[in-house]
Amino acid sequence: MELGVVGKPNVGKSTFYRAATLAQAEVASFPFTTIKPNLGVGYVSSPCPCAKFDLKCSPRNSLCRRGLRFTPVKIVDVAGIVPGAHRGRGLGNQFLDDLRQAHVLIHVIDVSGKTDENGEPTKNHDPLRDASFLSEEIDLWFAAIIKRNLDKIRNKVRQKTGSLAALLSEQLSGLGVSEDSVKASLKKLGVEGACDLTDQQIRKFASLIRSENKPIIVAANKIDLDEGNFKRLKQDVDAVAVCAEAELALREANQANLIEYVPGTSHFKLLDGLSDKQKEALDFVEKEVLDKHQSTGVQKILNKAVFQLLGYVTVYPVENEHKLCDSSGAVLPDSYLMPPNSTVLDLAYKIHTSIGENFGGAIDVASKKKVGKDHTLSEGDVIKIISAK
Ligand SMILES: Nc1nc2c(ncn2[C@@H]2O[C@H](COP(=O)(O)OP(=O)(O)O)[C@@H](O)[C@H]2O)c(=O)[nH]1
Ligand SMILES: [Mg+2]
Repeated sequence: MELGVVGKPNVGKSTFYRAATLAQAEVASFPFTTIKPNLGVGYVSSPCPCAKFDLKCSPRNSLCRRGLRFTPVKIVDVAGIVPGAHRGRGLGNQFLDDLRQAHVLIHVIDVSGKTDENGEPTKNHDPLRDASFLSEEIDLWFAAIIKRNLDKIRNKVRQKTGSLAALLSEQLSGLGVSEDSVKASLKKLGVEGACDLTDQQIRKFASLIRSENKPIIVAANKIDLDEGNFKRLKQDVDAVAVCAEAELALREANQANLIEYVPGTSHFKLLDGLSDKQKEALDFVEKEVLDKHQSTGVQKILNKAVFQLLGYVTVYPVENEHKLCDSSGAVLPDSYLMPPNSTVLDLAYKIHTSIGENFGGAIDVASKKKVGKDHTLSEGDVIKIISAK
């Protein structure tokens, strides 16, 4: 699972990225928080079943803090993009390379309106204009990629040496687009049997493919400087109020043992050793961000991207359905993020190919019922996979 942080220059992408990837503690399977300079590990959070089952858990691939399970996801700090980038303005190719693997895009905008459309400081830019430019820009990128080899594709379809869907998905495979998704979009447009597409059909097709493969959620950042834009923005767009700088400050203070703070929550506890200046800064965060918006919005938007936009669920495989532990006694050791409509068989394969191949049923631990391979997983499921051997 990879999330891309995208937007104009100077809106706070890197601050958001740094805040989101500042680990609370290192997790065994992700020993380094930074994989590449702009690719790091962050977490999405959901209620840990340890509370429901009244157990003390011992997470291995994830973290549990105050009953919230934090499951790792990759986050990429994408190069800045400005309107017109698909025509070669600005860092276009770097941008596209960075977002290839992303499943979902977090579009950071400066809701205060103090960054103009090219990312330069200004006084009165309307951030509502930014909310729409990015999807248009990426849609145009997708359209340009499709057009690049359209002559070849057209000939192959005419000579019946390939289907339109297969050839188009080949063209888009570098962007993580599957043939199924291409087929579904061609069908929606009513052109699945065609051997050619008009310019307008390509635009529409690109848009459908983009919204399915790289859905976008808007982070209205610098909410601490907002003077009413967020309220207007919310009328059009399902945006989340964010103060990336506050989240970064809270996580850094937590890491330095100056406060106790669980990402996504609305409170923190002051510990000893804070200077007056630090106290003042934290007081500002509490009054201007947490009290007004219930959180800094960073954790909220990561969770919303993965659980709402993508519809993923968190599931917990265990080997012992009575003690909810693995063979070494670790309770609820692992959490897995699974795409919507995943089955227990999908989970078995995700754990290990051999577990999938030897699948002999599963137990839904909460209901204590045996379930078959097609049983669909729900958020928070604790599952024991039974081996046929
Ligand atoms: N007031 C305020 N400033 C912020 C916030 N997030 C980032 N900034 C500032 O915005 C500027 C640009 O941030 P940066 O993360 O480098 O932006 P990027 O170019 O989009 O990666 C820096 O001066 C940050 O300190 C925020 O939530 N509130
Ligand atoms: Mg940056």
